[in-house]
Amino acid sequence: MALPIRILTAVPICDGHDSAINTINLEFIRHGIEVVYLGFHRYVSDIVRAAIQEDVAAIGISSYNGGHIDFFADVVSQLKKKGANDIAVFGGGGGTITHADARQMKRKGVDEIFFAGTSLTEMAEYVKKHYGKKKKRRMKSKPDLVLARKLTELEEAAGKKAKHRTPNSEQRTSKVIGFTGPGGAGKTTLIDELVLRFLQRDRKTRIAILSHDPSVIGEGALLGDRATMINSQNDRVFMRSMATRGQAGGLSPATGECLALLARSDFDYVILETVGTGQEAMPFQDALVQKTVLVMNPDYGSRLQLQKIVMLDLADLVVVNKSDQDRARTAMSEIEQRLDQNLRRQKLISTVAKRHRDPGVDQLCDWVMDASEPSQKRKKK
Ligand code: B12
Ligand SMILES: Nc1nc2c(ncn2[C@@H]2O[C@H](COP(=O)(O)OP(=O)(O)OP(=O)(O)O)[C@@H](O)[C@H]2O)c(=O)[nH]1
Ligand SMILES: [Mg+2]
Repeated sequence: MALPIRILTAVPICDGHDSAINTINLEFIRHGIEVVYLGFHRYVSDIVRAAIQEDVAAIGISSYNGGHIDFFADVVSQLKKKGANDIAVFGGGGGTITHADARQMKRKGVDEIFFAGTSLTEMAEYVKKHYGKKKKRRMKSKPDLVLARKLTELEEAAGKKAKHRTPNSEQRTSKVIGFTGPGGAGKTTLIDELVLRFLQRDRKTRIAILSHDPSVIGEGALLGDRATMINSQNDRVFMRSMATRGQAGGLSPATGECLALLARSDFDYVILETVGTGQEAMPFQDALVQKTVLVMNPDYGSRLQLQKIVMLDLADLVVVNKSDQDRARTAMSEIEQRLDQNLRRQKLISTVAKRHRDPGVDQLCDWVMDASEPSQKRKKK
């Protein structure tokens, strides 16, 4: 089956007009499109970097704040500079973008502007008609472009193959850490804070993030983890959002192969985030994942619920995030007792990921950095 059309959507500055992009994202998903949503207050460079890494066919921008002529044109020109002029730029801004503005924007390379009154279906059909074709080969390919395209090829191949080759852990040159846990526990926020620390502690550190959100085979998906990322919008971070495409358990059919590629692609750390998982999930069967982290909310229910969470037996480290919440102390002591029963010396940390310089996240960072060395030393350039 052909891969769904992938586009990236973003809002430059959000002055309160956010319902348009939310409505449009949903409509695209309903039409089978995979939407990587970058969120708002985004710079041109962040949008362009994300579009390249995500290997999308087009960038859709919603702009209600003025400055659209220059902003859209800048996106087009930076894409061109980066050798990615096959990525189209389109969008709208209701009554704030006039027909005259749109003509100017098109002269500067913008593909299409939609005005107030256009039906949502018409826009989704436009995307399907114009951005669903096979992409042109890129001639002057730069590293991010090449890696992004290879990941797409692996996703394509995984859709066709019945059985996959198990990637060889000997090929790993990075530390690979897996994060899992229930929806909204704070996995992405925590990873973003961890990335900040990696970037600050070593000026050369490079990080890859492979992030998952759920989707049904042949249908669209909202890949929204990037919208929570602030520190990871950085040239030393390569992030890819994947849809599970019908696979249960928190990862995608192509995760193993994509992870293997990233783990041998000159990154110091490769971080894997699963979709928000349930009690039965044990997503990290892959030999490539060296250490596993379970991120929990303090409000999981009672002790009885703790008995049912399979990952509590398997994780190397358990994080109780949102420790600013009332129930956090009780959660820490209940989970500590639960882990003691496992007799596996699993580590337990309490964090407030949304707070800057949180000492719990510092502890997590130390633990990841101390985690056993990868099987082969990474070749420094
Ligand atoms: C709803 C609305 C609001 C809501 C926003 C709610 C929210 N959470 O988003 C509220 C009430 C908060 C609001 C506030 C304001 N608003 Co207002 N608002 C609107 C209104 C009526 C609709 C916008 C909307 O979301 N429509 C739904 C979307 C889906 O439709 P659309 O906007 O027509 O967009 C079409 C296309 O452009 C396209 N499109 C849009 N984005 C994208 C992105 C992609 C990727 C694609 C493919 C297509 C696409 O999709 C639609 C197809 O039909 C517009 C009028 C208009 N049409 O622009 C004014 C409008 C944008 N607002 C305006 C103003 C002035 C304001 C305020 C400054 C008012 C004030 N004085 O306080 C404040 C500023 C916000 C703030 N700081 O709080 C002006 C802007 C004028 C200008 N030229 O800059 C407008 C144009 C109204 C007007 N005619 O005066 N607003
Ligand atoms: N109160 C509080 N909120 C937090 C904390 N960390 C994250 N959040 C908020 O929790 C919400 C979910 O955070 P995410 O990082 O997106 O959670 P996630 O586990 O990645 O979510 P999914 O990927 O959808 O499963 C966001 O609104 C965060 O701001 C925290 O320590 N305390
Ligand atoms: Mg997340």
